[in-house]
Amino acid sequence: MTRLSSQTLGRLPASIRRPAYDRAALQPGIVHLGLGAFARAHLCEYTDDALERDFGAWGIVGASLQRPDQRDRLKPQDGLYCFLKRAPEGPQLRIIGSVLDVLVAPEDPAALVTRLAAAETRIVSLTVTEKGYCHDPATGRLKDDHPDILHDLEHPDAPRSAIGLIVAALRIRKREGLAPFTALSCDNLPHNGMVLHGLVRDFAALRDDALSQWIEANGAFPATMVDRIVPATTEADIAEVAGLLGLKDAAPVIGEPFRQWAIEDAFALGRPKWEDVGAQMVSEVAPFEFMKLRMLNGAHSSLAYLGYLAGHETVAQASGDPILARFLQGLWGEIIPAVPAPQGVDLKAYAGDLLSRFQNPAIKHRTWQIAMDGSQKLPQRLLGTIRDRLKAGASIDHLALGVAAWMAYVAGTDEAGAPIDVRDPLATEFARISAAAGRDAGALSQGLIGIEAIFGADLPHQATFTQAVARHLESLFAKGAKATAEAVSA
Ligand code: CS2
Repeated sequence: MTRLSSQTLGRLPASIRRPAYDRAALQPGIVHLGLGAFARAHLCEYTDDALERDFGAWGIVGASLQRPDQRDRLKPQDGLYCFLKRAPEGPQLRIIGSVLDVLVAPEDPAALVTRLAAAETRIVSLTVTEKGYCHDPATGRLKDDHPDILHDLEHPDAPRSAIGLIVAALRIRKREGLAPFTALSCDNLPHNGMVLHGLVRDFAALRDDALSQWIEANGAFPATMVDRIVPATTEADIAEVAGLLGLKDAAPVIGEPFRQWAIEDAFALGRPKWEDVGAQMVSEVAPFEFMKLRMLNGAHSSLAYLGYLAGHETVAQASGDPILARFLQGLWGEIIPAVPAPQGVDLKAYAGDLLSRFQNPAIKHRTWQIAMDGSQKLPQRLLGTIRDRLKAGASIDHLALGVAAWMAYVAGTDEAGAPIDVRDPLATEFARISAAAGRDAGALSQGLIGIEAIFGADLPHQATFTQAVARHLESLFAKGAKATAEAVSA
């Protein structure tokens, strides 16, 4: 089948939306680190929309930090790909044109550093996932013993980590008298702009105080909140898109119609007019971030672990299970009082919208995918809320079950006795603790809560928390996820 490309774009059915600007004239202005499915269904679509309304030098050069797959799929397509929105009323297709090129950091880190340092690069955005920051999730501080950080200290001109790449490029820009680009974290981290700023500043200070001070004085690290449910693309999706386009697209992205982007408007060298296409430029991102990280992502992770253990492959199936749907209501009942609502937002209505999004039968978002990297996600998704609820003397029963379900999951065996493919930077540590504890819920919960990088130094000493988690874990082992969730919500 003929491949989607600049040459074949004109063959598409007229009904399929495509870039409505002169793509041949598009110049790069943004480098995006971590060009995964989410970025291509979110930032890249917003930017396509902004280019259509107000054309400018805001083309995106994507960079993969791990593997060449994305580049190998997109390069033959001149960066073009299909975004298939799966709405309950049926699919909507559009071709996204904002991605001009894709670099592969491990193949040629110097080329990526050069691109980052180039004068025309005015924004460096990131979706490198929580684990891509080489930080301690409990504190947000740089892990200076992280293998990638140790590598980048030894090889400052050929960095592996996003932090190392950014600092290497800023060093060149400072030397050449160029202003720093704006570094725009678009990851699900609390205070993501401030966290990225601290990591970049602290990494620079390990080798070059003057550079660190220059970054401190001149850098721009605005915070953002990003939201769109984007499941991993499957072979079936690729086949379906080819049938709909009449052209082969090796790199389609699948997502829901909903999207949201709250951005702190603090850019050093300008930006696309994203606000003209639905983004919210705000002075304070924190209320949006608390709302989203705690209510959406906290529910997502709890549902992913309980749902997987209950035998549900997707979020739609899990949230469609009456027992787990009732659990979600109880969980949101504990979270909402710990969320300062953004102005004009009704958090109960927001929870109702979340349930509808979760239950979208057209979106096949695997519980296993969301369950990944829980060590990097739990602190901002559940543990911060638990701390606030404990301080207020309020119940944490549903929240504690979310944590207990994570423990049962990372113990590595499902309710049918089959092994669970646990993906997490700390998976080896989990396996060691689980092997020592066996099915002793008290020992297992105590061992996992003792991981300070996740639970900090305080929660292991909060008896209300540790006892609730141990009790739920005991029930999960004895009665299973559904019976335990039913009992909590009774
Ligand atoms: C999900 C998020 O994989 C996960 O951890 O909870 O990717 C979620 O789909 C997005 O944050 C939704 O905006």
